[in-house]
Amino acid sequence: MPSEELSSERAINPASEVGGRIFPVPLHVGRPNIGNREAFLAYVGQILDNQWLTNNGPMVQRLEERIAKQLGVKHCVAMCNGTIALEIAIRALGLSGEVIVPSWTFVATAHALYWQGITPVFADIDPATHNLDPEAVRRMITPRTSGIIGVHLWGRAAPVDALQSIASEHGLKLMFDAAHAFGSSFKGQSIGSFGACEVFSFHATKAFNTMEGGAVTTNDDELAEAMRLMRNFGFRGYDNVVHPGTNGKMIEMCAAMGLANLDSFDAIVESNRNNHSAYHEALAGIPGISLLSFDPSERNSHHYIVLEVDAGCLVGRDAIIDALHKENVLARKYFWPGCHRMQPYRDLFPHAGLVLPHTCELAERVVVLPNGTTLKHGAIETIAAICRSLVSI
Ligand code: T4K
Repeated sequence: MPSEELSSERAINPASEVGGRIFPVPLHVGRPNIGNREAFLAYVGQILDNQWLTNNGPMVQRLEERIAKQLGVKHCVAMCNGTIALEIAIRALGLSGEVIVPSWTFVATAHALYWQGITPVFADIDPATHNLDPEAVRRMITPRTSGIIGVHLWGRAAPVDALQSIASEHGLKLMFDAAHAFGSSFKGQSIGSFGACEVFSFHATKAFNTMEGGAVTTNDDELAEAMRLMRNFGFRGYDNVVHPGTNGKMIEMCAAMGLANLDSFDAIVESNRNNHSAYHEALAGIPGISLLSFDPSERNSHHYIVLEVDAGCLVGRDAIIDALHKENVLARKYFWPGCHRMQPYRDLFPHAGLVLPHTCELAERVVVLPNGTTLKHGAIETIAAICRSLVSI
C-alpha cells in the first residue's frame, strides 16, 4: 500500500480514534513532486558521460532556455537556490538603504536584503489576497528607500500595476520574489517578466523543483549579463575577472531534475488543482474555516492549500494544528509569526506590529495543509473530517 494511503475503516470517524494515528506515515506540507523518473535518470547518465558537472554546463543552459521560452521572457539566469538568486538580483539592481517588503513572507525575502547591509522595511498586506497593500507601501517610503520587492505569495500575483506606478512615481526600483509563482500569471501573462526582474525558487518543496535551485528572469540584457557574471565570481572567460561576484551556480544534476520536472509540470498542476477542489468540497460548511481562494481567471500551480481560521470558529488555529499533528498531518503555520517578529528584525523594529495590523492578525489564523502528487483524495477527506470533528463537539 502506498505510504500515504490510509485504511478506510479508520478514516471514517477520526474523533473516535483511540489507539495509534489515523495516518501511520506523516503527511508533509512540501512533499517534493518527483516528475518523470526515467527522463531524470537518462539525464543523469548524460551528465556522467559528459563529465561536466557544474559551471554553466549544457543541462543548465537547456533548462534556462526552456524556462525563458515557457515564461515568455528574454533571460533566465539559473542559480543554486532562490535566496542567492534574490541576493544577486538585489545587488545587480543596485538596491541600497531601505527596501520595502512584506513581513508576510518567508524570511529569505528579508534576509537577502539584510545580509547585504540593506534594511528591509515591512509594509502591511491586503488580508483578502495576502499580498502587499499598495497604500501601505506608499506610507513606508522615506528618502532612504531605493526599491520595493513585491512577493507573489502562494503563487498569487502581487498588485503588479499599482506597485509599478508607485515605483515610477518615486524613482524606485521594483523587483518581485516569485519563489511561489512558477506557473502563475498576472493579467494572463506568465509571472517572470514583471518589474526589473523576478526571482524564482526551485527548492524541493516548490511546485516545480530542481532539488535546490532558483533563477532570476528579466527582459533587461545588461541586468542579465551582470547577474551571470556575479553568479560566477565575476569571471568573463578564463582568468578574466571583471566584476565582484560569488558562487551562485546551479549544478548539472539540479538542472537535470528541472528538465525532467518541466516535462511533468502540467500533470503536477492538474493534480494540485484536483486536490484543491477536493479540499474545497471537503471543508465546505465548517463554521469559521475557509480556504484562500484564487482568481479563477489567472493561472496558478495550486501548490499551496491555505486555510484561514476566523473568529467564528469554535477552536483556534493552534488547536487545529495540534489535532492534525496528533494524527500525523504535519500542517504548517507559514509564515507565522511574520518576519518583523523574527530576529534581527524584532530587535530592530520592536514596534513594527503597529503598522502591520493585517499581517499580525493573519499570522494567527493561517494553516497550510499538505498537497502534492502523492496525496490521495481519501486523505483530503480525512483531514477535513479531523477539522470538522473539532468544531462539532
Ligand atoms: N522567498 C520565498 C517567498 C520563499 O518561500 C522561499 C523559500 C525563498 C524566497 C527562498 O528560496 P530557497 O533559497 O529556499 O530556494 C521551506 C523551504 O526550504 C523553502 O525553500 C521555502 N521557501 C519555505 C516556504 O519552506 P522550511 O524551513 O519550512 O523547510 P522544512 O525543512 O521544514 O521542510 C518543509 C516541509 O517539506 C517539511 O514538512 C518536510 C518536507 N520535505 C522537505 C524536503 C526538503 C520533504 O518531504 N522532502 C524534502 O526533500 O522551508
